[in-house]
Amino acid sequence: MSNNNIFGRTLRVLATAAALGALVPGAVSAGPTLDRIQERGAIKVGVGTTPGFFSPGSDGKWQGFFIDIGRALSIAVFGSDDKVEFTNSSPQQRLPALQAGEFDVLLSGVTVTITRAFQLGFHFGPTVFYDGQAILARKELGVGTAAELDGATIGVQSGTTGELNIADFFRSTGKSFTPVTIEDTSEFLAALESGRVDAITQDSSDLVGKLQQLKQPDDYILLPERLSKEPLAPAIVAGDDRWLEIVNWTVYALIQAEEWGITSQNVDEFLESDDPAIQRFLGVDTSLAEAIGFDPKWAYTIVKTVGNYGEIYERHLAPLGWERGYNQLWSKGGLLYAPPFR
Ligand SMILES: N[C@@H](CCC(=O)N[C@@H](CS)C(=O)NCC(=O)O)C(=O)O
Repeated sequence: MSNNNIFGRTLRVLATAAALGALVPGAVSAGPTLDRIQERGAIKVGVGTTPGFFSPGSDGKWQGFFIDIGRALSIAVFGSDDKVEFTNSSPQQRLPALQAGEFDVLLSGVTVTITRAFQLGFHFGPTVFYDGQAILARKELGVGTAAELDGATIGVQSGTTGELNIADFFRSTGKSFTPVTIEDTSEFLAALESGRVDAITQDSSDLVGKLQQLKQPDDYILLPERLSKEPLAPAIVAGDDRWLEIVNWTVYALIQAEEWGITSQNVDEFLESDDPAIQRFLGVDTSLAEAIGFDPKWAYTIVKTVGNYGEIYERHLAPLGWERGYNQLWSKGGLLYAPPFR
């Protein structure tokens, strides 16, 4: 068979790109987002500012749970974890900014909703953190549950699902409240501290993290109710299947590595594994990567550099007291599940 047919050409593209240590997006078919990313040489990611999930470190480098997912994406696309730019954007601004092409993906605690999928035109990768909406109230109110907040003034962040859920909650309980809608995060927190509002409501991930930023954390109580389901997932603009699948399988690689017990520490030992699925996953057997147009070492490099899902969780969220809960592997009673790597 001549080496000039499509198969031969694809193999040569694969070999060249693998030598460069990069994913081989063009080998199957690159979408517009990937084209743009490769031309730019970096992935643009919209993030928030919640400790544990995303925070700029003292060296100016972003750190956190979602940041590590962005680093994993950078490895999937470029073979290294530093071809990614993180930019803070308010919950109000970030979906329009994504739609306008200012970001390639949001890793900012965006909740998957049917309106965002159908009416607003976004696609979502796998849920990476199962969350729920909570309320943080001033202790001096003396309340222990959300239902006791009848007549309270509650701060909500504009553009969030929380803005809508809190109205549903009070409507369903027959109680009243006065919403104070605030876009800016510092102003949102300041409103609670100054007593302008009695309580604020947001994803529990956000409130637990932001509690650390309040001057007197002990003055506030996180009420026990979770008012909603907030499955937080990477968000991209709808209509770019190739980019969506790269996001999907990057997250699945983190989850699958944890399921197999493959960590940043022991991944090299797994290169000796006799398990054909692990050989395909780590690129010891290159057939799968070649078939889909990925650098055979993409998953290996992700795990080696960033760790598996559990390691990321341990590194950033366990120190804040987060237990795994729903964010545990399906095989350990949680909801995290990766489809087969075959
Ligand atoms: N999950 C909600 C809320 C998203 C949200 O507001 N996330 C937090 C981070 S978990 C945030 O960005 N807060 C503003 C900030 O961190 O500056 C939604 O999708 O509407």
